[in-house]
Amino acid sequence: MNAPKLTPVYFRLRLGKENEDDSDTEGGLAVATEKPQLQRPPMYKVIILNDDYTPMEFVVHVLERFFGMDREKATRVMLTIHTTGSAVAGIFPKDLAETKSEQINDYARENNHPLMSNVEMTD
Ligand code: TYC
Repeated sequence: MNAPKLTPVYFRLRLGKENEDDSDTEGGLAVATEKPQLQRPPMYKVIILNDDYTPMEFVVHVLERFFGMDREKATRVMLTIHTTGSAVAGIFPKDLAETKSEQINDYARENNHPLMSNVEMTD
């Protein structure tokens, strides 16, 4: 983790002459921690849909190829899609999620399978 950013803050240091005007005060230097920036980019789910025709082995291959899953994980996710109708294959920033979804849909079409994926914003 990075250390919090330190921003110099100038203030006026009084040296015990409470009732005089500001002309004889001296400058001091302090640091204050900035409010941490907690904003993260909005994330998007790549959802793979079930269909009646795409071979299970092709879906496992897609999950390995586009999401870096090992065979065991890919098989589990494929079976979740098969039994429930869909599953989230991964969560990414918008551009990457859209690119992966398009690549999957193109790849399925090139291989004459009706497999489809889509993208949804996370809640
Ligand atoms: N339901 C398909 C079959 O019985 C298998 C399948 C699984 C298809 C997951 C698509 O995303 C999918 N051959």
